[in-house]
Amino acid sequence: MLHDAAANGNKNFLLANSREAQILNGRNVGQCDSDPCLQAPCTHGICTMVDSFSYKCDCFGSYTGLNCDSKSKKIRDLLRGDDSRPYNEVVWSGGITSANGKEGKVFELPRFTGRSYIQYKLTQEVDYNLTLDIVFRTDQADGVLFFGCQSSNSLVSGDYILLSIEDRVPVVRLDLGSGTNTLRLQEKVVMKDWNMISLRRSGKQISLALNMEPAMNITYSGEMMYLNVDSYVTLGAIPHTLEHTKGFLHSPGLRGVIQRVSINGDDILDFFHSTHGQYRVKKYHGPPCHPNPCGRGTICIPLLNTYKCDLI
Ligand SMILES: [Ca+2]
Repeated sequence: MLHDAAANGNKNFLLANSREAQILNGRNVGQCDSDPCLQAPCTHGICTMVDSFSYKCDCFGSYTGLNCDSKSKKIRDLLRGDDSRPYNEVVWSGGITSANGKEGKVFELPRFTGRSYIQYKLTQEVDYNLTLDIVFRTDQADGVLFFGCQSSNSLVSGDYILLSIEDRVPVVRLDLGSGTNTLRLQEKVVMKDWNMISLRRSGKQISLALNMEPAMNITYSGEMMYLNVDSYVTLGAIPHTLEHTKGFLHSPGLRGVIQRVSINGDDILDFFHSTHGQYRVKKYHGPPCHPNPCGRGTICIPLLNTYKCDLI
């Protein structure tokens, strides 16, 4: 990992951490283990190494700042419990005491078993612009992650958006009113490990990316450009009342866990308290926040395989 190294023809002068080494000349030379992302600098986002010395953070939801550590008021309120609910009713799945005797708080994560789903009321308009990030793990090659539709009388009666995994490949199906368009990635999700899918839509432009790989884009082919969906969306499966329409029977529900969802800058962290409705959703007990590594007065925020202990 030597970038633009000028080593005067003698690589021995570039031994990392060697007191004896004499660096005669160099430029942008980093140690082989100097990936700046190893320090997990992005508090609420995904780190991508630019080079040995620099990184960039893609922030979740409404977090901002170089290290995604500036919280929107909404998230601050949620973490503090000011979110119009009494403090002790908010998140608290309880102080989960970890093996080392520390006691911090956690947001409990939903585990889906194939037919289970959880519903959220949208707080943002998604008709023209949609920014969706989902961190999840799956135990099967197929499963629904996100679904929104226009429904009436237990039928999908109009537009819909469906993000799912099909044979390990992320696929988005979108009907804005002129028929279904499909965008299918080539990259495959890593089974039984955390993955992140990023979906962006602006009018007819749709892009999809997996695990920060380059995005794939399509332009919706019909005349319509607005996504008209009900005021709530579903995670984990298509509700069984709707699955008989539009061929959705071929879209099995997720068997896995959703760790993080943000929709147009609105971060869903507190899954079990934000719900509009749910069906057979279990609670996930596993890493990275269980057993809870965070101490008293902090909350464990999972971030793929790592975590941050945030002050409450
Ligand atoms: Ca429409």
